[in-house]
Amino acid sequence: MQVYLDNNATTMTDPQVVEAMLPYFSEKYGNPSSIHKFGSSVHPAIMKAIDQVYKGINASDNDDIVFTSCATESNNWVLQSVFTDHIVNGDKNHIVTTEVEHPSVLATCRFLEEQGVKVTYLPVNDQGVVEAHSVKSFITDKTALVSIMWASNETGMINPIKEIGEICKEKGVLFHSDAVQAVGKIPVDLQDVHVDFISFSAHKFHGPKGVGALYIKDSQALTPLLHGGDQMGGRRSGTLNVPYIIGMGKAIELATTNIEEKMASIRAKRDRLEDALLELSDTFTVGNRENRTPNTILISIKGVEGEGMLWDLNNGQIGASTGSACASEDLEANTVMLAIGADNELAHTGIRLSLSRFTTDEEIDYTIAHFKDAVARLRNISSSFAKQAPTKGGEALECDLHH
Ligand code: C6P
Repeated sequence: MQVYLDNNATTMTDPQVVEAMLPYFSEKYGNPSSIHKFGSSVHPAIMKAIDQVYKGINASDNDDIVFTSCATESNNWVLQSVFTDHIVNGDKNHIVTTEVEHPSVLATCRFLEEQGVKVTYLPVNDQGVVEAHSVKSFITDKTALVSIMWASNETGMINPIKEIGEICKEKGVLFHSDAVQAVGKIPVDLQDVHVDFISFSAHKFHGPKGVGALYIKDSQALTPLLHGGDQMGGRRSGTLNVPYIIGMGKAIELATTNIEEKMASIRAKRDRLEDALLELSDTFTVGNRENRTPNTILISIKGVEGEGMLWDLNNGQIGASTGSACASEDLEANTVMLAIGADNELAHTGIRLSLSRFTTDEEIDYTIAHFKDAVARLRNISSSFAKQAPTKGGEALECDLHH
């Protein structure tokens, strides 16, 4: 059996999505900007995809959704263009974000700091969540933008986006949310939540890799990142990636139709897995389940180094991760675990397990059995663990983290 439990890194493209995309490679391959029938014949499919994406996040007709190459591009675009529009060409000089954003936000913020921007990196609480009142207390009349992720890729913890949106609206500050781990996993209703920009990416909800989007409330001005042939109304130049845009439309439709039912089914499997793993001594999971995306577990197993555990799981044909896929080669401690108060040793023990709607009960059974054996094997050879008497399963550890 092979079990893929790294769906926060990327997901399998749904075969229905592949089917929708296929005609647009070798049959209907025209450039949508061309006026001949090869070009114009793809318009209806593009329009349908745009409609599917609007519905998927409940955007209004006044809003704009611009397709990009990925969420990294969408995040760069917002941050760099707010810098141009409101800091270089305006009277602001400050951005508020968090310590636990994805590198596509954090690295861009660091780049902007080198250009003279002041950036506040808010901490998270022991649940891995940003507290809305702390956002409020750091906004000044020089703040151009607040950028806070909707849900964490590492822990699955969901931030109080609605409350933060209200604060930003009241203070007259632009609000961006990296919603990569929220769209298609939990309801994202932009009529209910005030947010100026959200970034999202198709490959996180069973669409293809290489296509993302930026939602822009009320189609407000934002200097383009890519200048060129004026595609997408001049907002993002470059020939439209027709098959991928169509794939993104189909994928968001499939992911968001009856989302509550899909969430309940994934959550039941996730909870069964989590309960079983917490039976092991000296284990804990980060963040309470009710406020977590229903597919995610970040579990720490005392005395078991994350990389060793991944290696053992991989030998058992189980794909998991120690955190972000893009940070998985550096062997550093998990930065989100450090941010919530874990010490360095503990922050090396995190394993992220992320399910999808394609995860089966048999796969969960297999994972539970293999995982428990792997922990026993690795603890046997762990000298630091051998020196300590184990406590009972699922107990919170000294750094005051809660399961
Ligand atoms: N996170 C993970 O293993 P792209 O790759 O550009 O489509 O998405 C980037 C991105 C941005 N924001 C968040 C919250 C994300 O989770 C990701 C992708 C993967 O966690 C790969 S590093």
